[in-house]
Amino acid sequence: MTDLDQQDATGERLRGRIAAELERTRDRTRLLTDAVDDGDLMRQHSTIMSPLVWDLAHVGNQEELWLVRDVGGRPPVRQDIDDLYDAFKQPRKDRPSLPLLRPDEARAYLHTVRDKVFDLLDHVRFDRRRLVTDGFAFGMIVQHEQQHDETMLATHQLRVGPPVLSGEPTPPAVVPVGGEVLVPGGPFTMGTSTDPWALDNERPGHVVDLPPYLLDAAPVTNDAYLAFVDAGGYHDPRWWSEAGWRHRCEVDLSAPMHWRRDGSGWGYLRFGRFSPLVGAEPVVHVSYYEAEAYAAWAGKRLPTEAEWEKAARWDPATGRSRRYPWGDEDPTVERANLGQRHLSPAPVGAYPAGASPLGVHQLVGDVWEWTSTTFHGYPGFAAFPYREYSEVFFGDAYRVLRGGSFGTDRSACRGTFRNWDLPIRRQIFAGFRCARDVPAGERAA
Ligand code: AVJ
Ligand code: FE
Repeated sequence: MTDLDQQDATGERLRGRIAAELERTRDRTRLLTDAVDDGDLMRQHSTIMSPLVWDLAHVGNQEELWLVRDVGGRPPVRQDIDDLYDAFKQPRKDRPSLPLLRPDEARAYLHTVRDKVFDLLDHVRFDRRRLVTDGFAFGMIVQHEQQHDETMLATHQLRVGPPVLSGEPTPPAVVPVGGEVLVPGGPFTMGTSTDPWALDNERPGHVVDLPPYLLDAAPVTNDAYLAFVDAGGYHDPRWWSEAGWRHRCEVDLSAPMHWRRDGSGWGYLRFGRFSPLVGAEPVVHVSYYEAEAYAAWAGKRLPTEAEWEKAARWDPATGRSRRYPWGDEDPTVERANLGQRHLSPAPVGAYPAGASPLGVHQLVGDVWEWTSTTFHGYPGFAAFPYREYSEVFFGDAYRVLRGGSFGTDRSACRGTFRNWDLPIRRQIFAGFRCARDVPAGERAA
């Protein structure tokens, strides 16, 4: 084979992979938006969420902007609607009153855009511009649609009405997991300069040196969190930060979102179905402030973002940072609870094949994990390809979440992937695990 043939073969493989990812992602978008009627698509189910039909057309509009117009250099399909679907021009609360595309118009629009994308995918050269190198722009658009799919899943969770989504039962716990894991001190590589579809905020790779720390082997479970609730944790300002306590009082928090009293115990309302609380599942739908209060009550703290990533990537055998806790291979159903296959987190101990070499479980999948770190660019950060994905959110207002949830697709989740949200938010599928400094006495030994 000549070099040119080799290049063609690589290009063909990449084209095939991109096409499969685009189709797989569109199937999920369709599932989420075909599940409800037009009224439910156009209604705003919460003032912090968009009408589902806005997410739908916005996904198509981003695909048009980046793939049809920029990568393909083709004429616009619907330039007239760009402003309507610009998240920065339209505050969420105003979105339901905009002259949005109706559901059938939005579906037709997505179809038209996708047709053009498949056409240009046949001809595109992957070696001409940085935007398209290794198919990056296509990967970015796949991840964008998947991120909005997770947002739409959160909207479904907020929607009032009979269940319309279904998932497979979660796997049972098969190994006992508990306690803490000691992560030795020393340097590791955080972020990446080489992962082809990594987004700008994951770059560049850089060395971070950490002192040793203890990290919970699993996310905090409903049982553990319930002990905090039962101990009066929501009524004791000692455990809360000043801002956290102020918020807790303002909105009168007393338990995770979607928990309901069930006789003498608790249950939760999940995608329209009520079920008793499962004690061994990671707690979900808690804000950063609640996570922070629980950790203080437990005599611990939240991990920093670097501590989370070292536990998820650092291989003690080689010192190398890998893509996932289990290695560099892609996630599978045995390794992680991702992709909306199940409509809840799975019990702690259900994914031994996904554990890290040090024995940290369920870092990827199940629940996003709050870290104590505010969202900033890494040293040497450069916005690419647009400032509005990450850079405009840098600052101390947001906290970083890591690891992905049961509603996160594998394309939008890896050891370097960074999510962020305001510390008061709990509509996202967020939980946490705790960390602790190694006590001075234990360090010498
Ligand atoms: C990375 C999940 C915080 O949903 O606001 C979607 C992803 N950016 N469209 C968000 C995103 C632009 C973003 N998060
Ligand atoms: Fe978006």
